[in-house]
Amino acid sequence: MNSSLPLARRSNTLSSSLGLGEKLFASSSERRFADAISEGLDQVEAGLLSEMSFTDDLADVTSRYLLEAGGKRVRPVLTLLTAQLGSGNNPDVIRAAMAIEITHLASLYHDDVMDEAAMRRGVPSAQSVWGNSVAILTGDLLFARASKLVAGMGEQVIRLQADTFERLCLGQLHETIGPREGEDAIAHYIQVLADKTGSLIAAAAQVGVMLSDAPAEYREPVVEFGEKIGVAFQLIDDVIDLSSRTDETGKVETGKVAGTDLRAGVATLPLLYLRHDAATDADAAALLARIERDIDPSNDGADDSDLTAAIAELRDHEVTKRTLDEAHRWSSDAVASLDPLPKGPVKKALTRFAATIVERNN
Ligand code: GRG
Repeated sequence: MNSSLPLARRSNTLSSSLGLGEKLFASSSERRFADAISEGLDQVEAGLLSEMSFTDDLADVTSRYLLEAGGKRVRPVLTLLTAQLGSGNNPDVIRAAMAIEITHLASLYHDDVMDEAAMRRGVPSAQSVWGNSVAILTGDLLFARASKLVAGMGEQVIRLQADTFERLCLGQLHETIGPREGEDAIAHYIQVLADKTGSLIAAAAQVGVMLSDAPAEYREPVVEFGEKIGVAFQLIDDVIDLSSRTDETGKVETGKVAGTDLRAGVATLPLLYLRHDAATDADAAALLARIERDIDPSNDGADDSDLTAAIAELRDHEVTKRTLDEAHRWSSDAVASLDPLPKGPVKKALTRFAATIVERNN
């Protein structure tokens, strides 16, 4: 995101990048709805800048570093969308959308330390600029700020934030330790995705309903939508990971070579499918052996060109197509969860949002 853009333009760029552009909303009532999202995003953006300032001069810089670097604001957009099922934007809805984005940001600081990620939101990760301790503490400071924001919103919202935080941590923990003996590796992986990504997206959707006094029967459908679209989102990431990421000029972004997750030892769904198939398919077993040999950290002499070639083969392999199909299935199921919602712009936008998630390629 270009932070030099005026807020209104930035929000509009965001809305269209999430599939909520002009063409989707043709009638005047739909345009009012789109304007409410756009105006809400401006308020969230301005609120984030002021809530994420610290009197400590180092914290003041490190805490807004990733905020100002970019990001799609997927979660605040969801809160604003579901709030339109009730009374629309109000100060609590805006504050909750901010708290959710700040929690997301906090988790990114910690995640990059754990993954030793070089880049985040197109800039060097915080720990590669300031070191692990400063990055971890910045995440903690942001989590404290998010907690302060929800402190006045009542027990239900405070509990939702705590439960979500717990799931984020458990998802990350389970990803770190991997499946336990006898546990199905694929089911374990999907649960990790639901916990580390679906939970916060679902919470974002849920607070919009809760704080706009929308009918309570809409809560469950939007939670289910958020959980499922979160899994779809991560499965698409697994597919995207197999291609190098390029910037606007077509140059490969630093730290975004093909197979970044695989190289870091993350067992994404294409690799899990390959492991499963390797038991009965010799070609799958041979490809798996090449990948596992070359990503083995003890194999210092690994030939990177062979790993690059093996990753390209994995990208073109049937297991990657299956991962893509699985992502589409989660996205369709997410949309099916919206059945109880009334016909109208919110349902239309959420449906479009789900399609955008699975159509994205970066
Ligand atoms: C301190 C809150 C906190 C949590 C600690 C590290 C951790 C526990 C959990 C990890 C959660 C995590 C980082 C999950 C990945 C979520 C994800 C899909 C990130 C990318 O989201 P996008 O694409 O990113 O929405 P942008 O940059 O667009 O916001």
